Amino acid sequence: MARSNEEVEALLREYADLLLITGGDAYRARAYEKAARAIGGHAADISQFDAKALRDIPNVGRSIADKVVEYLRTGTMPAVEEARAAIPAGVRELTAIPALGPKKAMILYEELEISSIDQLAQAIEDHQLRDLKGFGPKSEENILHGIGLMRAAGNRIPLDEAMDVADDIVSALSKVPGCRRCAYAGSLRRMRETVGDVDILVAAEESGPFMEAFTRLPLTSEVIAHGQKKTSIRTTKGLQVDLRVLPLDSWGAGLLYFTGSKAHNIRIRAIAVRHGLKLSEYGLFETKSGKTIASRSEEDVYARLGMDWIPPTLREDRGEVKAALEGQLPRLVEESDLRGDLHTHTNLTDGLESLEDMIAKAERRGYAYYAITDHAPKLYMQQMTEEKMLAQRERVRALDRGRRRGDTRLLHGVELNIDVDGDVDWPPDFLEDFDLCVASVHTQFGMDRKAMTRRLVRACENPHVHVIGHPTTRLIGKRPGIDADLDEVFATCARTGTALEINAHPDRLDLSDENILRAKSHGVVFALDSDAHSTRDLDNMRYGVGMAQRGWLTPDDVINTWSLTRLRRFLRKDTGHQPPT
Ligand code: DGT
Ligand code: CA
Ligand code: CA
Ligand code: ZN
Repeated sequence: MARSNEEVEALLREYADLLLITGGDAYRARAYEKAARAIGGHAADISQFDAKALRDIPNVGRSIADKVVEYLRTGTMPAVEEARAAIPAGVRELTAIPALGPKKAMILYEELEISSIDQLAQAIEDHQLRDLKGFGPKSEENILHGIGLMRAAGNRIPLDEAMDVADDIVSALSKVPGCRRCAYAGSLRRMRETVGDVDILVAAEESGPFMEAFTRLPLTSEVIAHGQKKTSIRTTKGLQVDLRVLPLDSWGAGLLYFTGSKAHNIRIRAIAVRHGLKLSEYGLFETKSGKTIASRSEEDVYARLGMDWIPPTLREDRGEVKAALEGQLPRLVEESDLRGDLHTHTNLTDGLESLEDMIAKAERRGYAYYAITDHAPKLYMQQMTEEKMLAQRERVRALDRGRRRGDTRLLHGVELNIDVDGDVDWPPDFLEDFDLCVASVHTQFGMDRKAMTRRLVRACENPHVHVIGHPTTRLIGKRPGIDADLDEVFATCARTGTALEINAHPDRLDLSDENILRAKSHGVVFALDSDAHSTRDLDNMRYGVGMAQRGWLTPDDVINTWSLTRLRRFLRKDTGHQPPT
């Protein structure tokens, strides 16, 4: 995606944070944040935009547009540089801790001269924070928890960031003369929710030109190791990337080995040994003679071990090897199986783009149906009302009536808020006229387990709630999931015919792979949704598909792969939800 948009988004966000740290106007900081989001999510590349074109983007005013133009022209934004200079780097690092935030970070710096995460952890241990104004024992606990989350995430990178880097590198190296194959492997190919480092493989006779090109990529900021077989770099954003060049003959074996996981590799190596064979990144060999049995393609290697080819998303040693030996691998859901998206927003609430633009993009994605599910009134900042919702419905219905055969059909839905008691925004007679209701937890994430379980169970029991949105509400690396008895929630979903969402936004990926597996064992069905707030977000579906595959889901498990007729039958929840087979 357009790099300028991303860079400007990051800068404006940073500026908003800096404003808050220095005690600046919160309203002004919010304006910068909104503009950051709008530019980051803007469909067109802004690198050639002038101030006027920038001001046409929603939430971008004159002063912000001017700053962005200056940045695009000179490569720096003086306002940000000045703000940065006024604040120690360590304090900015503190603001990244969930539960702390800019204002409190500045207090810690001014009162206790804390300017690093280690110093902060020490201060908490010494109980220095509880006597500060605005802090207390509970906030010490919360901050410590936030530090823990951040450290647990380690230096792992969100899936989408790693994917963007990998796509760039693969496309650059594929153009180097002599390239026979180029692909990414490792945890990224397995679509893990976060990625430690990116592993790239090239098949070619000579490695030199690839290593050279790799170290000279625009995104390379540091060369960690430079060799003939393997070169490692760090990108400008701090992500490590390993490149390995192998002969075309061992492509399959190399791809298999470097895709992992390690546990999967160990499992299949043991099978090789039982066959009197040896498996390495170079190939499958006869142990005694050293003769090559297979190496050119993954399919060959698996086949010679008596297995079906195993999709990378399953290679976690969770029973896939046994299933492959028995010919029992599931037919995994793929992006092309999806016939629609059931959770999306427009600029009627916090989406960035209009109903028409979102629908046009859905059309381009080839969807048979598309649900618009803007926020409901209890999320106050969205300023939703019954009137606005009904007016939107009229527009959706009118647009839908104008559809031709083969066009995307439109469903009018809503994303309801599950309150602490498990109730939602509107009474049954109002909910009844939506085609689809997603219900999500957006507030009070800290309720105790028993109350939280009850809250979700009650929402599932609501005959008008069809899908539970981002069920655990986690934000990867930032906010833990809610504490609830998920087995009880999953069982309730199965009993009531409520689908659980797999939210494809890379910050959420909620449910996670492990929770999907658990939910599936209860007999739950799933909605694989983008939760898009911009046309670009609709393409995040690939990450949700990755999670669904990691959870062993087939098309039949995912309600938005179904025909519209079957889906509509499912949505008549109260009158018998049993999906036909
Ligand atoms: P990451 O980078 O932490 O997200 O996870 P991976 O799975 O990408 O791990 P990485 O980058 O250390 O190595 C890539 C693959 O190479 C890994 O999935 C399996 C393979 N591999 C690496 N080291 C070993 C090893 O010691 N034994 C075996 N069997 N395979 C290994
Ligand atoms: Ca890796
Ligand atoms: Ca690696
Ligand atoms: Zn949403």
